[in-house]
Amino acid sequence: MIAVTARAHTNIALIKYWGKADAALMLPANSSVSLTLDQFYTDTRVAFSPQLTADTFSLDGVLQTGAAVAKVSRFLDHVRDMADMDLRAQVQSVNHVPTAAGLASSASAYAAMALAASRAAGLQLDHPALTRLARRGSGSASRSIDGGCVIWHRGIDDESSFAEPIAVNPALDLRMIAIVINHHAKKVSSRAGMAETVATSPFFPAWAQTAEANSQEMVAALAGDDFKLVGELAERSALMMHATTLAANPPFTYFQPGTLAALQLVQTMRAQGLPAYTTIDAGPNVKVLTTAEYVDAVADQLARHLDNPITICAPGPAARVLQEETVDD
Ligand code: 2P0
Repeated sequence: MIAVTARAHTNIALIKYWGKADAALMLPANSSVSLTLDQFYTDTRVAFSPQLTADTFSLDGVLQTGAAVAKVSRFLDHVRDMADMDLRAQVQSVNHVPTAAGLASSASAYAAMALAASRAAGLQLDHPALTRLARRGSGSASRSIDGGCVIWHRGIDDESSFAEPIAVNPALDLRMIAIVINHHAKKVSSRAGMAETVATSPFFPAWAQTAEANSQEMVAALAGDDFKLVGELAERSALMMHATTLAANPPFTYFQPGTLAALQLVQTMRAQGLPAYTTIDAGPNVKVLTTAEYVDAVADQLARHLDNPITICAPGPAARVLQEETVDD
């Protein structure tokens, strides 16, 4: 048997995925567009073995139990089905992402696992098939198979719901600054939050329709050289997504006071001439989209006015295999 270690970088959506059309197949209600980041990634090693009687999963060196292992096991079932085999696996992940802090750790986690597990099972999946497999682990993981900017096509079935890279005008030279407002695990997971929104928020149908159109607009904007257009679309998509949760029943929000403080600071910076726009995921942390030309000036202002740690990111690479080892059966 071979053990395969793969690395995948996290991605931040510029047009958000928020809500499923089909939870079993992990089909989203709308297409989404993202930027893969260079600074945050997950390394995952997968080894199938006839000696194992159950799947095992360790995260950052800590052996996991219960629901965490069951989720990985269900994902591996897809790989076993595709490879037509029934071996159990040892899965070891190391996260270079603040886990569950709204920095999309499940995206890099399941993208790395999809690549490592499929190769370890002897599969040579083509690119769309690999993004579809990652999608089964976590929707946003489909977008972490590729580097740079990526679109995840909503699709209407398993075959048509896949991700692919999109052309970005080099003149845009995008950068993203991650601001950690709170590193503690969030109370409402993305999965639970989006399910509640779909079920109870009257804003949801309007969201899904607008987000689908915005994804196509973002693809066009990324091909152009108007950063303002890209930034405005991204900030608006995030705020529209968060508006759906405020209208859910019961209502909820991922915002914390520090989230709004960062948002308002960026709006003030923009009024003073700095091209910077915010995006916020299913957590309190804020990411600031800007360009290479202005990233130092934006980071300087953030450091001056906020006490929160920041990380400056550039577009990151596609998922890749780091190592293949032959191991004893
Ligand atoms: C996104 N998020 O587009 C959106 C914006 C969070 C807010 O994708 O249930 O962990 O595993 O498909 O991918 C987070 O949701 O959810 C997410 P599942 P996932 O990045």
